[in-house]
Amino acid sequence: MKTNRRKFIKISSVGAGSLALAKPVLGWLPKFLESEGPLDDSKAKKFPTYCEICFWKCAGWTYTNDKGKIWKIIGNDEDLHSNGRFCPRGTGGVGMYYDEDRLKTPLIRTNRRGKEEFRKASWDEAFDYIAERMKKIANKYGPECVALFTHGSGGHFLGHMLKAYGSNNITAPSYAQCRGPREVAFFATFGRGLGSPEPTDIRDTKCLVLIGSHLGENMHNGQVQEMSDAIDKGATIITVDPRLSTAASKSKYWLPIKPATDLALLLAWIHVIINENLYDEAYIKKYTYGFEQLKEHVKNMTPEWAYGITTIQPHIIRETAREMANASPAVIIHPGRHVTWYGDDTQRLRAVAILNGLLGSWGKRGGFYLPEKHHVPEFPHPKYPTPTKSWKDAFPGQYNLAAETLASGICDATIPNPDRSCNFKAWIINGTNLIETLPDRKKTLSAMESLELIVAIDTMPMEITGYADVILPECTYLERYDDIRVAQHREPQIALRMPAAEPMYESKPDWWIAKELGKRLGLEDYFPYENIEEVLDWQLKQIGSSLEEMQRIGVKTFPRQEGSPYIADGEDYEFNTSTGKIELYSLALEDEGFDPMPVFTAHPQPENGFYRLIYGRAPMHTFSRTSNNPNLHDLMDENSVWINPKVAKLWGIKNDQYIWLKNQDGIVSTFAVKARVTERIRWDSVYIVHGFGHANKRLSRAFGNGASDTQLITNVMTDPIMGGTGMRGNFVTFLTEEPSKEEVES
Ligand SMILES: Nc1nc2c(c(=O)[nH]1)N[C@H]1C(S)=C(S)[C@@H](COP(=O)(O)OP(=O)(O)OC[C@H]3O[C@@H](n4cnc5c(=O)[nH]c(N)nc54)[C@H](O)[C@@H]3O)O[C@H]1N2
Ligand SMILES: Nc1nc2c(c(=O)[nH]1)N[C@H]1C(S)=C(S)[C@@H](COP(=O)(O)OP(=O)(O)OC[C@H]3O[C@@H](n4cnc5c(=O)[nH]c(N)nc54)[C@H](O)[C@@H]3O)O[C@H]1N2
Ligand code: SF4
Ligand SMILES: [Mo]
Repeated sequence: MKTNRRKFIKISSVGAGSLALAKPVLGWLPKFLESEGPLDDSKAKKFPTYCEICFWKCAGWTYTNDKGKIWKIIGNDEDLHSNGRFCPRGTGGVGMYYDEDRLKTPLIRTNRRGKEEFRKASWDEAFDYIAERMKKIANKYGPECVALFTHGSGGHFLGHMLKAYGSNNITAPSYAQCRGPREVAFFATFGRGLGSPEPTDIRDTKCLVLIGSHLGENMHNGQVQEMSDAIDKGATIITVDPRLSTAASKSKYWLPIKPATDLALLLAWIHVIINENLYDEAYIKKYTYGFEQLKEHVKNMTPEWAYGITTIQPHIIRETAREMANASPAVIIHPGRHVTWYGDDTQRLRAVAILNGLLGSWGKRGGFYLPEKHHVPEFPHPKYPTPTKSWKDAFPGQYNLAAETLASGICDATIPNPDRSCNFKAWIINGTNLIETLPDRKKTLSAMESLELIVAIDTMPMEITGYADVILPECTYLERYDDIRVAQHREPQIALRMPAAEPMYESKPDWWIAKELGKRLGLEDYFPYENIEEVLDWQLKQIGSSLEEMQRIGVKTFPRQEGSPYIADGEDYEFNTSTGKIELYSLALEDEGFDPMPVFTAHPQPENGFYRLIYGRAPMHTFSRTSNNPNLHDLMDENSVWINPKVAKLWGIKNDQYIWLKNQDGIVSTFAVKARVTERIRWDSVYIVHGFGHANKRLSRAFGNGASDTQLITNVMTDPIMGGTGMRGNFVTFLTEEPSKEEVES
């Protein structure tokens, strides 16, 4: 479908850009700030920070008012991730600090797990409780049987503590539940993964292809801003999405694909580019490996073949392929970020990488730039003990191409199995709400049942804290120092986070929690410093800066050491693959026994009366972490389920009517969710925003609002190559009457 270009440009100049250029979100203010009237700017103070509301990590300034109260957060103009502009979530981060539901003291469980009964404890008592059990576990099973799940900045300090204790089993959900498949696919093709921020050179692109990547709702700041600029400069946007996403509504082409069939479209595009000779022969010869095999492989994968699978018309497939080729090499087939969809995700992303390889966009202006990050040395510490067991022992011969630990893998390896020398006995969970984050909740709960110790470190009472034996309250990012932000970009840049206020209540930062727990475990040699300022100052001095300088400037940019971020035309360039070339035919995959070139396989489709459950982001929320944030809750307080009007009519469902969803395994959503009847979604799918339907009553604003997608994701399609958890193979039907309690709990 071709969308209206003129209308689209009009939207773009005030659209995506204005989303990124957020005004301070002051919809909600704590009472004392409301009554204080305007702030006396001359008495305001500013403290550098980088945002923790999502993992784009924009650097900015936290302002305090004349009373020393945290007032607002704005972007740092020098910051490459934000260009000085925060997204609505980042600006609304103040609400995380003022949220009255925050965890206030350490808590120790008094009833069975999940019952949510806790008593207040002192930090000493909580640390003693944890250390005693960790020592017992180390003696009885080995320290490797303790795992750390962590998502966020404090993970560095806790990871150090765990490695000193003797375990390397450290994991984040941002790999096997998020970007893992694309890292493996791009590594196999170009010898380099993508990392964060993705090195997409969107600002100079002539053609951006988004395959389920919903920039504009996915508010990854720099990308959204660059996309808006690229649109204004006349770039062609092609969006492939079963839903008319914000990005699709601003695109020249919207391809409303049948879900789960993208690989067929990608192969047909490759077919057109090869068969119509739309590639640069000299480039292919010099830089790629396996072109002839690829040509043979896609020989029959015509647009007509793909039409039958994807429902995208052949002439549209041809036209869009030509658009890409015309823009080449300033073209980006965007790799996406959350790509664990259908279990063959590494292969789908391989097709994306191959297409980029054929079009010569790697290392090219307007394609992918070669990012660089600055090396910041670690504070000296004794050598870590060498672990003798790893999570991988549970999967002999499997997932060899996975470069990071799988969160779902640790979960699986926790479920007792006599064949394993180490089933996990303790989880330390920092900044990840595993109950809402890992698919197949039954499995997560069953794994946790067999644990001897669960520690949750969080800022909020969440689903996961309800299952902990001990809860430790971390202070928010606005009240703490953290690890230095060392991120890749066009130029290497670092950023400092420092507190703008003392931690509220009895909350403490992760660096302190790691050090104090380390001491109780007899690991004080690994923490030879009084406070974090000492560590940061030492690290910064090693690279020619200092804590004092960074407190003043917040971010610092360094000159590149690795030459240009672009590969010059005709330059001799060796890729980090076994052939030194872009591997259109992957030897690494072949060696592991997988298809060296992607093969399309059909995925199950919903039965009559069922619809595919797809999910994504809303611009003003991040996962489940912001739904109780007073500022952001004001902007969106519940999710809704998008249903095509044809389907709604069939079911007699009206717009705004509350309904319940029931999945293919009979799981019914605990809470009702509002119907949004809209042409913007295909008839065979329904869509909800992830992160709602909170079941923890301590979340006074978010409890019971909307439906949780995770609850309904019981079918997981595991990627055989790297173990990613494909989550979009679930189908739901509608209940228009309130289900009985038994039905909900079945
Ligand atoms: N069903 C479903 N599952 C998904 C996804 C999906 O779209 N749908 N998305 C997947 C993706 S892409 C990702 S990256 C993951 C994200 O997974 P998570 O990172 O687990 O996401 P959140 O739900 O935001 O959980 C974050 C937790 O950290 C806490 N927290 C916030 N700030 C701090 C802090 O400063 N310190 C500490 N200690 N805790 C803090 C929050 O209160 C919350 O409990 O989820 C994956 N899982
Ligand atoms: N506001 C906000 N922004 C965020 C986040 C957040 O929580 N809030 N989280 C960040 C994180 S960690 C991540 S990983 C990213 C994730 O964001 P992205 O990587 O951009 O997107 P996905 O979550 O993979 O996909 C969501 C889109 O895929 C479409 N879709 C569903 N099924 C299919 C299909 O079969 N084929 C195609 N082509 N499309 C399909 C959906 O309709 C939806 O528009 O967002 C990041 N940005
Ligand atoms: S994109 Fe928004 S939420 Fe994410 S780090 Fe930047 S300002 Fe914060
Ligand atoms: Mo993610």
